[in-house]
Amino acid sequence: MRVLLITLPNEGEPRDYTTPEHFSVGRLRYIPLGVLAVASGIDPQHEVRILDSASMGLSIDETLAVIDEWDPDVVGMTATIGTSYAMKRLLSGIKRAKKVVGGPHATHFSDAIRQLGADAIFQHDADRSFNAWLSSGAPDGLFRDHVDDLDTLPMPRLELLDLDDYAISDPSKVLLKNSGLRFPMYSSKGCPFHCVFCDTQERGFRFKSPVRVVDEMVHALDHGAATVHLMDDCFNVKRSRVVAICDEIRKRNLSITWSARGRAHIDLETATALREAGCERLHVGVETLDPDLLHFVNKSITLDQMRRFFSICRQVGIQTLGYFIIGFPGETTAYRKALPEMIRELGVDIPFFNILYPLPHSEIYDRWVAEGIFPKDFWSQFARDPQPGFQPPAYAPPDLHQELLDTAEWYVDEFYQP
Ligand code: B12
Ligand code: SF4
Repeated sequence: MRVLLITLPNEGEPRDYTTPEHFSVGRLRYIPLGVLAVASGIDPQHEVRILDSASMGLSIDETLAVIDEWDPDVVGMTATIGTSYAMKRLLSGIKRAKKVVGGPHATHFSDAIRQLGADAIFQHDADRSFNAWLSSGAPDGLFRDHVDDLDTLPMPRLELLDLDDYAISDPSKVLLKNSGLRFPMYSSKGCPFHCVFCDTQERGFRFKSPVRVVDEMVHALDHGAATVHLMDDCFNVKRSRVVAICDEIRKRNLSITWSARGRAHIDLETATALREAGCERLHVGVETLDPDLLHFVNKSITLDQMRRFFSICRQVGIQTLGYFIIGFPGETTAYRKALPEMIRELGVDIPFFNILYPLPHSEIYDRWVAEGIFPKDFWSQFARDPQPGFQPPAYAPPDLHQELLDTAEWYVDEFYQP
């Protein structure tokens, strides 16, 4: 069979007030790990291609034109709530091929996606189940899988992508000022914490062995990676695992620089091991520096632990990127004014600001729908009939909403003036 796996165009995304333009990933192209994982599990008798419409900036019509031209038997797309309008248009615009949807949106809203015209929907892992589905004649329906041992998955078939497309040519245009191929991979899936704003796809914590993680790093280096970024939900949930990965890197004398997404909790020994193993930066969610709000967010971390994290990272020479959210209920204007100074005191190298944006299936969204703060479950309605440029209702009154937008821009000016 001829199989085309695509990321969806960003055209028609909901209006996202959450992230100031400065941090927009618009200029960055991310190797699409989800469809790459699915493609890597497909038997060689099938012909597979990947079309990364999101990274390449293709419109919906341009994507449909590529699909028409190649005329595959199956089109598989990865969907989030953000790309559901593009998904709807493709589901109605694809003429001959079987239409398949996977990704976080498929896990949450399978009925709506079915109504919009998908033939088959895959929830959670599809590294193996998609290939099994092809082999069984590509039947219609809902499929669900969970891979227990991530080490048994095949290496990503990077030859399916033109990796030059993902290299950063002008470091001055990107937040992290790196150049070349910044290679994403994941070493674990899931996060056991319960932050109220987060749509964690998995509450458990599955992880690859240190040997497998480092094998994948080597695979990335062999394909020209300048640096590797571990896009885990929470890389450092288990201290012993982190240290074992560092030991494996050092044992192999691997010359690599890498970074990871995790939580702001570390001890000196682990941080030293990370630095010695080439880890140059950690991205962590701080969210708020107000202790009461930290409790509200359910971050399962204290301010003291965070202070220690940033001080230790400074000490060992690991750069830090801290994610902050403003707009939690009860947050004061005085706190928002004081925040830049508090961030400087904390020693965060790269602060990244967002405005609270209740995602579907996040605890805060469900709570606010139940409490009537949102008069209706607008995300479910949107999922059933996604409209272009949908504006999710703001939970804050208009003057506060405007203040949050202005404050986020002020932070960008404070920290990122040319
Ligand atoms: C990497 C990433 C990104 C990258 C995407 C890069 C890329 N092209 O892949 C970037 C930085 C661009 C990004 C942006 C955003 N992201 Co993001 N991102 C992630 C992250 C951290 C990892 C995803 C990943 O690659 N995982 C590794 C792969 C191997 O796993 P996977 O994607 O789950 O794929 C498996 C299955 O889902 C399935 N599958 C996936 N695709 C397909 C397709 C087919 C055909 C089939 C059969 C199966 C299938 O099989 C795969 C293998 O098992 C997730 C968190 C998470 N854990 O999912 C958030 C996450 C997906 N992002 C999220 C959000 C909210 C956003 C933004 C809106 C943030 C923002 N405000 O800008 C934007 C919007 C993007 C958009 N237009 O949709 C939410 C989505 C919530 C939702 N319900 O839709 C998540 C879940 C984070 C969270 N915890 O809240 N993101
Ligand atoms: S924000 Fe990070 S720590 Fe919190 S639940 Fe989500 S992935 Fe886990």
